[in-house]
Amino acid sequence: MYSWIPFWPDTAASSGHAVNTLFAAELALSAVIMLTVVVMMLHFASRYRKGSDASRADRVQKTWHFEIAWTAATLGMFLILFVYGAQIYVWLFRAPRGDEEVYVVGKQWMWKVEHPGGQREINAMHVPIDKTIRVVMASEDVIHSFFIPAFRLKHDVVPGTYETIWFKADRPGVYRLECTQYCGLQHATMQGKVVVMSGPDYARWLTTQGVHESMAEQGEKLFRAHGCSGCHGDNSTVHAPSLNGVYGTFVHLQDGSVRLADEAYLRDCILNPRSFTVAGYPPIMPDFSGQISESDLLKIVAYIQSLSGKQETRR
Ligand code: HEC
Ligand SMILES: [Cu+2]
Repeated sequence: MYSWIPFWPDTAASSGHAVNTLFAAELALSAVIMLTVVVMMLHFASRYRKGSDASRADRVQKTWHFEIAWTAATLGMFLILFVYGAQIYVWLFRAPRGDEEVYVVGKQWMWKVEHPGGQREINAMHVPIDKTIRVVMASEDVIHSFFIPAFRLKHDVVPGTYETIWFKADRPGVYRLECTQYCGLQHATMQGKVVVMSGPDYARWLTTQGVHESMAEQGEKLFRAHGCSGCHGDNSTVHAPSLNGVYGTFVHLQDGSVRLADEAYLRDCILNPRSFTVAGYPPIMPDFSGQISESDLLKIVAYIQSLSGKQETRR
């Protein structure tokens, strides 16, 4: 829509269009205000220049009515922009349940991408067009920032937590992926590409990656290897909650609070179990921090998700 404007960057996702419109609205409103001020300034400067014979009689003293009215009017206009922008922000950064999920781990200095079916890529992310893609991001070391300019989408990837974003690409093509948070010597090389493909092309791409195990299947093995199944397994004698169906539900905690069991919650349960306890259970869950890598953790999380049948396993 705005592509006729010179230097206008590529737009290829619903988020991109929303941000474009916001930007255009801001630009237009700022232009109107700036033009008004400049035109009036030039007009008065010329009209009352030294030596002009314009009448200087009945000069108006400063009036508070005028002062307040014009300050309030500008404030009002910019507040409208603020509300409009905040609305887009909330929409942009509250990830809905996706048609597809992709897992991203930032690491000095690369983006590791993994698909639920077990397909892995480095510095590349293949996604289908017109589908809501939910991206769960983690960092193995320092703060990175995941930026796809054509989607106008940028989000910090902070160590110690999951950040979840989403997008819906609407134009096939190859788009840039960048890290925009200075993250060490090779920061500038931390780049990649996002490949938006048609549904059938994407399905074909998935099958040509030569994988044998989905993320959930690998997660199930890790779940056993780390001894989780000893307590959480179906025939365990330990009083631990069953993880079947927990993903996506609201969990009641000992302290009376309630948390949505999303990826970030599952991560906290595993790496930070001392900070809270599920209501009705003894606080005996061991702390696994430092023992499981970010990519293994994502697989365990994918496995727990798959127990809810909310994420089919794809090959
Ligand atoms: C010694 C037994 C034990 C082991 C081993 C164990 N857990 Fe737990 N886990 C518990 C108990 C007890 C709770 C509930 C109390 C709490 O929240 O601390 C729990 C809670 C959880 C929860 C929150 C469940 C809910 O209903 O909200 C998750 C998720 C979880 N564990 C995952 C894991 C994973 C993954 C592993 C392996 C890496 C693991 N646990 C290993 C005993 C264990
Ligand atoms: Cu980085």
